[in-house]
Amino acid sequence: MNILAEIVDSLLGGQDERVAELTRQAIGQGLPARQILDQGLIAGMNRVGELFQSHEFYLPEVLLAAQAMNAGMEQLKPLLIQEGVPTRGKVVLGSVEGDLHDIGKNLVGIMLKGAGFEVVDLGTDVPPQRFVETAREQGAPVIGMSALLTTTMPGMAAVVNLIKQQGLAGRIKTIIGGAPVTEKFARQIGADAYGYDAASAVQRVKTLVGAD
Ligand code: B1M
Repeated sequence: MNILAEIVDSLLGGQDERVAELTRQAIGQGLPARQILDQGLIAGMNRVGELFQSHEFYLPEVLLAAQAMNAGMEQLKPLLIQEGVPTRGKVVLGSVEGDLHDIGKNLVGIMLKGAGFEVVDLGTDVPPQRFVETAREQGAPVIGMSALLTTTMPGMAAVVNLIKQQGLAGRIKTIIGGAPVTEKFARQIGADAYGYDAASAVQRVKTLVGAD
C-alpha cells in the first residue's frame, strides 16, 4: 500500500498519531504538501462522508476521523504557510451560524495565510452580525464564510443582506464556500465570490482585493 493510501486508511480508523506520523513520512519522502492533502487527508474525509451517508459510520467515528485529519493538517501547516510574505489585507473568516464544521474553513484560513493575508478567524457558529461587526472594526475588506449543512446556508445570505442594509456593499466583499455551496447559490444570494476549494478561495480573494 502506498503512503497516501495508508493515510486514508489510518484516517478512517481515527488514528490521529498514526496519521500525523504518516504525514511526516510522506513529507520526508518529498511528496508535495498539496498532494498529501488532496490524495491523503481530503480523500480520507471524503470517504468518511460516504460511509456516514451509507450509515456504515456514526458520529463518534466521524469525530475521530476529523481529529485525525486535524493531526495531519498540523504537520502540513508549516509547508502551506510561507513565512514572511507581506500582508495583502485582512479576511474575516468563519463557519456560519449553526454550523460546527471547521476543517474546510481552517484549510481555507491556512492557505490564505500562506498567500499573505491576515486572517481573523471567528471559529464556528458565527452569527451574521458578528461577521459584519468584526469586518467593520478590523477594517477587513473581505468576509469569508463556510457552510457544510444545507440548513445553515441561509446564514450566508443573512450576512450579504446585512452588509447591504448597513450601506457597506462594495466596501466589504463576501466569499462563500463549503461542500453544499455552489457558484449558482453564490450568485442567487449576491455574494461577491464562490470558492470551490481552498486554493480557488485564495485566487478569488486575491481578485476581490485587486491583488491578482
Ligand atoms: Co457532519 N455532515 N454533521 N460532521 N460531516 C456532513 C457535512 C454531511 C454531508 C455528511 C453526510 O451526511 N454525508 C452531512 C450534511 C448533510 C447536508 O446538510 N446536506 C452532515 C451532517 C448531517 C452532520 C450533523 C447534522 C450530524 C448529526 O448530528 N446528526 C452534525 C451537524 C453539526 C453542526 O454543524 N451543527 C454533523 C457533525 C459533524 C462532526 C462534528 C462529527 C464532524 C465535524 C468536525 C469538524 O469540522 N471539526 C463532521 C464531519 C467531519 C463531516 C464530513 C464527514 C466531512 C466534512 C469535512 O471536514 N470534509 C461531511 C461529509 C462530507 O463533506 N463529505 C459531513 C473535509 C474538508 C476539507 O472539506 O469542509 O468540504 P470541506 O471544505 C472544502 C471545500 O468545501 C472548500 O474548501 C475546503 C477544502 O477543499 N471550502 C471553502 C470550505 N469552506 C470554504 C470557504 C470558502 C471557500 C471554500 O470561502 C470562504
